[in-house]
Amino acid sequence: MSAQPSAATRAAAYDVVVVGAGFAGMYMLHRLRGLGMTARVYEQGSGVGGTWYWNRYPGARCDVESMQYSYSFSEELQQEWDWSERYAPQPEILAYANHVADRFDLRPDIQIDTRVERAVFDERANIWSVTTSDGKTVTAKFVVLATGCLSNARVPDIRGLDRFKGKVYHTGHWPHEAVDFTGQRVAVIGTGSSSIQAVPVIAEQARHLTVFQRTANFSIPAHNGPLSSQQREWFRKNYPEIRRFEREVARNGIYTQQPDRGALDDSDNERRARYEAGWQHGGTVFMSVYNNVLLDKAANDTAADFVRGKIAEIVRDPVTAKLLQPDNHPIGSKRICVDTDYFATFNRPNVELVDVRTDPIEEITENAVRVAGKDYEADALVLATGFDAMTGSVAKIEIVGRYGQTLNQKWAEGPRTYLGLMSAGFPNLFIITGPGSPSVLSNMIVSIEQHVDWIADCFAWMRSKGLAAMEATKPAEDKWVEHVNEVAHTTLYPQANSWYMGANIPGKPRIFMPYIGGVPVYRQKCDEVAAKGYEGFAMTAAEQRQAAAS
Ligand code: N01
Repeated sequence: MSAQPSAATRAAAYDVVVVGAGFAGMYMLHRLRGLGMTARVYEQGSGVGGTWYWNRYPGARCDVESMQYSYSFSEELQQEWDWSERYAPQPEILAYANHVADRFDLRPDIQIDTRVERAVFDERANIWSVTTSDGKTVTAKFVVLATGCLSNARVPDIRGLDRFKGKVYHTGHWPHEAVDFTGQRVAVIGTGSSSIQAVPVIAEQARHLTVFQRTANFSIPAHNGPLSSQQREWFRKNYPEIRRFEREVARNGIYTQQPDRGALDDSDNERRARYEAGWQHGGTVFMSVYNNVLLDKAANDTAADFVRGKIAEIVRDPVTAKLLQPDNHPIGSKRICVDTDYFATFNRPNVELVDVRTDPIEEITENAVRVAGKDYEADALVLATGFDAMTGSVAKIEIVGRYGQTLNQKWAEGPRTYLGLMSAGFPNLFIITGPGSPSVLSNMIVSIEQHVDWIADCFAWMRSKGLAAMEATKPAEDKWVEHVNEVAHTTLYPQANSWYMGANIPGKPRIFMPYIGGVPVYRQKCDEVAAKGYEGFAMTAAEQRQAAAS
């Protein structure tokens, strides 16, 4: 894109710096290569894979079916890669990420074990200076944040945590060596998706497992199992239609039957039969049985009651069953969980549930978790306490835009973006699956590919027009933020204290961060904006940049 730098400066000046080598960063790099742009990807981990590199806890697997939670950009890749199970386990997804890195020869441009610490925009030259944890600074015309939405593991502020003598693990930062809980007393804090996957597996190993629950969660059985070659073949043959459907029809980017009616349109018996079919099918599809479960509280109650009933059927001890039945948020307003034998695990004699909603954890001692004056002894502690979601990883980087303003300063009252892609005052800085885009409410790979393609096409367009910089305008951003909020408040989502709302981080502004309008609508909006010459974005011509810089 630029005039060729001299040999002496080549290593330090790139067209694009990409932050993160997860699924987003890797595909971004692949597209940049195709455009003939120079790029450097920095990855803080010691390998590629992002989320799937860090989240190695027992039982970790994706809860979008693997034939769909996979790249679509390469026909050969999607035809040749063999997924073993309906929901692939974490090691297999990580192997897939490594396969992609090798297959597309991405590694030469990825620098692992390196954090991006600072990025500063030079307004005169329209150039970003990017400083990394190895003490080096490089320059780039563009910076793409492919930092992931659930990458900044959150350790809760519980008194005495540092005094605990046993091993402490966080699900989102799990060690690379095998962890064996055999014969141990294990305490798990938290009951979100990660815990719900880990608990049944840990329970099989541990001598005793105590689960500390502040909020009971809704979970649907995965009904996971091996994929037959016929099932794989079916997907492969139908991929053109499946991928089209994920992008253009399915709100959540998942190929599945679309609901044609509301929950209250059916009689009690019909409704129960449909929920039962959804439960038997398994997975997040349960939330798509009807089209108004997240819009209408009465409709939501029918789905929530059905799941509460299932919990009561599965869990033998009525007191434990009651505790496990969620009662303080609409089903789906916190991320729906998908499990294998989670509720049944509480029937095991070596598993105990402790309610910490009424009496929060008082403190952690050298060998126990103390609740209401009672010590629950443990040899190991598992923090399944989640992430500073969507903004947490970006916030760890000092990003300085126009007039010396940092992104953290700008986002102090909550993230502000135009289309989730850019933030006014930060030219040439792009975010993949950022706040204000469907992101975590969708099949992440579908959304990642859409963002990467949009950004890559935008780079090609800028080059064809001789443009040096692009920036979201404030009016376009204000309008988008308002729209994102408006749409969120037509749903039940804001009723829960969820990480979608930033509610899990003390002091974080309560704003519904992802865009709820759905993948197809969002894609259409992005395409329309591009077709109108990137409406809502301000462009700077290359000559203006040169004039300003001279
Ligand atoms: O984190 P979470 P997660 N004392 O924030 C509790 C994705 N994911 O890692 O709800 C006691 O959901 C907290 O309680 P509360 C998926 O999008 C996907 O499980 O705040 N408890 C909650 O129960 C998911 O939503 C997959 O009251 C404390 C838990 O810790 C997202 O990642 C698998 C506490 C945190 O739950 C995050 O899931 C796994 C305290 N001081 C994750 N502090 C798949 O695709 C926190 N908690 C399969």
